[in-house]
Amino acid sequence: DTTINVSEKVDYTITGIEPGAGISQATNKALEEYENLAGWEHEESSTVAMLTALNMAYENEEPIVIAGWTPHFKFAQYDLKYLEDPEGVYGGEEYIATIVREGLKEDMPEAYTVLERFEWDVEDMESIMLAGQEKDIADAAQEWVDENRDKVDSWIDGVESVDGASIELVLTPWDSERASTNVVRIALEEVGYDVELTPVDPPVMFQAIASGDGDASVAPWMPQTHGDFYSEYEGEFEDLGENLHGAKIGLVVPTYMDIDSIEDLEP
Ligand code: PBE
Repeated sequence: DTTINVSEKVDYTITGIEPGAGISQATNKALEEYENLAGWEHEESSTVAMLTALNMAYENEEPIVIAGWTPHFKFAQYDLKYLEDPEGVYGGEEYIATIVREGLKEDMPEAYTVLERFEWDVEDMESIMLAGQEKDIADAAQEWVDENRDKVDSWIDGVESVDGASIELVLTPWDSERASTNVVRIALEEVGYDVELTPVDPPVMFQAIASGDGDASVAPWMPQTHGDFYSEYEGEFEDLGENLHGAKIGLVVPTYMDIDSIEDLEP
């Protein structure tokens, strides 16, 4: 039975990322919910370590089970598939939301308008993430802005210039959010803002916007990935809706692996 080999070969281990990630929380939940995963381990480390392990396994056509997500360039670099998740632990299609602190609309109507208008596609975000492999992600974001003037203009058109007012954008420490937040930073700078970026773990992001320490975030993954953190502070911030749809999280394997579902992993 090849699936036994696969599970043995990966040492009954899911290669995860940073412990603070929403996807890590979901993976811990998966280990509880799926009886076949009872003896499995969730090895948390970092996104870089996960990508290195994925690259090594892929080069040798060896099995590996990772905590994975979309948008991410790994799907362009490798042939990968999400394992079916019949228990629904990882949720379905996700969106990325924009949230702002209470009172931002009154205090900074120009920034509020830009944040309210900001939206783009999976491909946009992935192209910056991919370019960010070779250069600073801030530079990759600037290049994307230069090549996508029409989109950026549609967010800032008619917005009155401000004279160096400070605004703080809170983000989580992944390339997807470095990409989006840098693009929004550039758009806000074009309007005249002085923009500060503050990377924090997901729960702290909601806390920062709820307390007003931070002004806005374009980084919440909803409804599942950050849903618990969101609920904890719901009503204490303003939700401006989705800025990207078609996101996803789950357990991911190379397509050369002969399994389709989380339930195919052997106890
Ligand atoms: N991620 C990328 C993050 C959010 C963005 C899916 C790794 C997480 O909290 O799981």
